[in-house]
Amino acid sequence: MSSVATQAAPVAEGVELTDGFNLLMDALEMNGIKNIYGLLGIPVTEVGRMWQARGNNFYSFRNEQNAGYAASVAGYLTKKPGICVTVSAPGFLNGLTALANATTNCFPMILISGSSEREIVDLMQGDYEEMDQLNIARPFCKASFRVNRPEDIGVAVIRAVRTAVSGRPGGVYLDIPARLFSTTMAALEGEKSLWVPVDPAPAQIPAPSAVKRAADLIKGAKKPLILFGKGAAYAQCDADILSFVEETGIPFTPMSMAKGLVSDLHPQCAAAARSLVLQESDVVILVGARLNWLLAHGKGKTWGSEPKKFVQIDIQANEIDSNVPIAAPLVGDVQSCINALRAELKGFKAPAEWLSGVADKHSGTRAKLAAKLSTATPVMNYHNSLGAIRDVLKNHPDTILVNEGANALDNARMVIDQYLPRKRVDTGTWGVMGIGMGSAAAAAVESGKPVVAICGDSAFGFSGMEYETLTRYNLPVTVIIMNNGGIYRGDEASPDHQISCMLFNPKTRYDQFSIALGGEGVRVTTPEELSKALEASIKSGKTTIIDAIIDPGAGVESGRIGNLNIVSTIGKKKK
Ligand code: ADP
Ligand code: TZD
Ligand code: MG
Repeated sequence: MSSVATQAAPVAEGVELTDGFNLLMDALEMNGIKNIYGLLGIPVTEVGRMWQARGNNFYSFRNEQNAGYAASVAGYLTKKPGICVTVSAPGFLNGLTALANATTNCFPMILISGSSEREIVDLMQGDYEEMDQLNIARPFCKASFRVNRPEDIGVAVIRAVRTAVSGRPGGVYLDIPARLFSTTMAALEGEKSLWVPVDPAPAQIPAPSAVKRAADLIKGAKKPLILFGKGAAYAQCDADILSFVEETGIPFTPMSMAKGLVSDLHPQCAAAARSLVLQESDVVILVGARLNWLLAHGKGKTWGSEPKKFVQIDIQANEIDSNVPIAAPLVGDVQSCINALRAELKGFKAPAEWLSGVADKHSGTRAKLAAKLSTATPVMNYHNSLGAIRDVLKNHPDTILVNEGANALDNARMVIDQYLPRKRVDTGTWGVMGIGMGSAAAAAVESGKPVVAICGDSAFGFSGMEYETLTRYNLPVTVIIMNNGGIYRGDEASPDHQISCMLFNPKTRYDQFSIALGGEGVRVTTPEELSKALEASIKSGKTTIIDAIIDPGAGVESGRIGNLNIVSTIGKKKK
């Protein structure tokens, strides 16, 4: 790294100058960015100071991975790229995990990392934190750009923004060699190199023939089903989506993060009749949802024996036919596609007996679940603890729920209703642990609303130190740790002379951890205590950990995806 300031081109004496730092910030501001998430050090420290001095917000994290998760969630919630700034090599690599996760989840995010000078990296001469970041980032994101001249910073930021938000959203890497930050040029010339991009995420209109094909298929359906994914939630066309559902009378079921896009209490919600509708439907309308592992790749017993035809709405043309044949692809943005379909389907209503059968199954399953939620047990289990949380959150429908863990995730998704769009952020497409604290930070910052994070004790550990970031910024986040003392369960027998590889220290006091880091902390052992503590923490707006003691024997291996777990058919061999 070189700290010597250079000048891009000779400038006459007395001419006002700008530099890479200022141009980068001007460009970000012109692209509508206000919040940056990151972790500072050589060579980007000044980015944070100068960004704050301009009246913007810099959220400083304890590990770049969490700053990156925050940026990606900011991107998901706002439809603008979330920005994460890191130092070189190790900081960049920490951030890269989050960038890859953003790309996998179709969240727009830009990772900006300082880097060593090309001439040293390219000859592998061993610079401070040297790494060929530009190339390493490539397979993990939509595009990887490097900017070498101050006059190119504006265009680089615009290319990064357009790439992140247009088409299928995703991650972009922007590499800024250290020296460029301090390289100067004439301020007037610098100003001319910046512009505000027109329509960075243009609507993508589906072809009329594709709309007609899809509408014809739907009109002929006896048992149609709408399946919403997080792409539909991301699209922010909530009113159009609701009209589509209500005009057609088709039952719908949401993927995890699409819960609440149309309220879980809507009479057409079939979430609790998921198995039935997946198996028995004849035409499935996928709206911003991929037929990946979360939907059993569109085949097998999950989907039953009823022959199935798919309509798939997606902005990414090559998502179509990724797993099974798609009878009616509808390539375009969700809003354009939904509204085109609505126009073509005017007057159409799904058969009422199908909807009423689905509704019966849905309410029957919910009634059975409700009984479990209010059943007292000597030690709290996932059902009665989450039942208590559900009842509190019912009175705070605009709370954003962040959720990670295995049993802590799967049961919360099932038990806790969502009433409004984009109020659930979870482990996403990869099922990644550690998104908790970064996501909670961004959810609080971007929405200005209270956040409740329900985390398994293992999941929390991945980003636990970031809790200090939450208390430092005084964010209204309640973290409920489902403390069962381990991964999946806390009662696994330990082998001789060792502690089971699935267990944590049972003496761990997450409530005291919170107090040590400047927050509020309370330990609860009953659903009543949990309700009271949660209600109080949401009302107070204070950053709080509720350490909820859960029966160590309550969980199951791998939560609800135990079917994906691999076990030895031979079993344990002792040395
Ligand atoms: P889920 O996990 O909820 O099933 P996925 O992440 O698998 O959702 O799928 C989201 C899909 O939504 C992706 O295929 C992506 O291309 C698509 N998508 C994202 N934004 C839009 C949009 N505005 N319009 C149409 N499709 C979109
Ligand atoms: N590492 C990462 C980054 N993501 C993962 N998903 C895992 C490891 C594996 N894993 C799961 O899939 S769930 C889980 C791990 C470690 C933790 C489950 O334990 P928990 O939740 O305490 O968070 P429950 O309530 O005890 O099941
Ligand atoms: Mg656990």
